[in-house]
Amino acid sequence: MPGFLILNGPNLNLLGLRQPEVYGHTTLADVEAMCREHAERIGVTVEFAQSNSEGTLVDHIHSCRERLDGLILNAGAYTHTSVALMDAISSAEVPAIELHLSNVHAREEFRHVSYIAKVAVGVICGFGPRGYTLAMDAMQAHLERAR
Ligand code: DHK
Repeated sequence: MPGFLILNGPNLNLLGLRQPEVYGHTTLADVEAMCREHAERIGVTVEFAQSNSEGTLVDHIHSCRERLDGLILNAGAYTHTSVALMDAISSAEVPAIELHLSNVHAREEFRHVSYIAKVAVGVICGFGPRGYTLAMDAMQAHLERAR
């Protein structure tokens, strides 16, 4: 069974409380429950993690190497700044999907830049929490295509 890591970056621990007009009322625990339910439905296993620290996110990404089949990453603001996360994905040699709850392209210009997209198989943004299960389906389809 394919295994995915769903990894969330800075400030996403406050999902549901933080700027609900942008990020909605769904909490990260709700998102995790949705993903676990969806994983059973589509026949994959998921690990779920969140950190506010760039280095810890790098460690989580490395942990995918030769162990998991896909990474779904909402790197939060590090998306727009982090060469380290970009290099970690290349080093882990795991297919990655960049994910955002909000449509970053309809927001401030600094959010239009992504270091993650440069090494990702694709990007999903603007669909709120539903984006997480869309990303799981997209990763599964990507792995089936690559097989
Ligand atoms: C979450 C964040 O924390 C922002 O820094 C990104 C992303 C957008 C989201 O929409 O999930 O710019």
